[in-house]
Amino acid sequence: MTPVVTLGETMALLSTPPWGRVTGGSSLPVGIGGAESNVAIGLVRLGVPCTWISRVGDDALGSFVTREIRAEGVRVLAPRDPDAPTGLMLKEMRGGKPARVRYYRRGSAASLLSISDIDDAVIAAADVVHLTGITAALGPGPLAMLGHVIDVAKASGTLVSFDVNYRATLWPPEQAAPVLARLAAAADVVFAGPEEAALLLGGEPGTDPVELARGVAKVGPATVVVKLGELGSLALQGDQQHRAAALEVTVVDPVGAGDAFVAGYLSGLVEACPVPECLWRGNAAGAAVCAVPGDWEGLPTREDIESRGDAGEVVR
Ligand code: KDG
Repeated sequence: MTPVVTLGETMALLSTPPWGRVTGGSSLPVGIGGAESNVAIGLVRLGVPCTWISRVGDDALGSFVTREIRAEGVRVLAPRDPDAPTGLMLKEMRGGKPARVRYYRRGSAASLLSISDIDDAVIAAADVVHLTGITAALGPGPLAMLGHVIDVAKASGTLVSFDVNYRATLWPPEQAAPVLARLAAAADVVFAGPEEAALLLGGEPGTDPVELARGVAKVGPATVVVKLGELGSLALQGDQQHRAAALEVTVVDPVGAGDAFVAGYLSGLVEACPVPECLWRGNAAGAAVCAVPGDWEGLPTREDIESRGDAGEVVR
């Protein structure tokens, strides 16, 4: 059993050559991409044991995905499906930087995740279960599974962490908003960017992030954390506002920084750190991932972030 459990789809990730065009003889580096396994790897690197639950195809990419995640010290619970493939995503580069992501995941093994893939004892034994809005978008089975996991967590005293993680290429906002709002209402800790918080509230992007956090808090979660990228991050817990400034970093590849932030924050939460420390760890982890290519390769160790400085200040 591990203090944190997360669940969702991880795909094989191909990247085009730096100039974007795939031509005869192009060699495309293969990696993995999955918001939830990114968080799991980040937590393990920060010293927090984590379990990742999913499904993969009984294929070479499925073996690769599970091997990569297991090699990072994550406990992997991912049955292999002989009838459905492992999902695939293609990161299209332009000028050496990620410009667009395309998914080849319809009908993937993970899109068939269901309640039967959950061992309730694993959820009940954890301090925190981390879920994301991506899983909700995969289909009715994964969405029903999220509801079941939340029910088991609530009955067992396991905290529910939810990252909205809206992916417009998976579902339209009018379909996503009510589903994501219901999941956020059931969570104890909600992570969102400003646009995602506005989506939950049916509000306008550009609204003050503190107002957005207050709006999300009204629907249920005890803690709302807004990821503000280069502007740092903020958390609202009851009437307490907390902010932490972003760390200086030369951004090479921002994809995955949000997951890194969540891993940093949750590493503090499971150690009962004060919110400013959790925010600071999140910002430090997010900065580390931005500094190198890849969604998770730059995830920092505890030593890496402790060499970066003090926790953020509290703003009341
Ligand atoms: O979060 C950064 C990517 O690794 C992640 O978005 C890939 O799970 C993924 C998705 O569905 O986009």
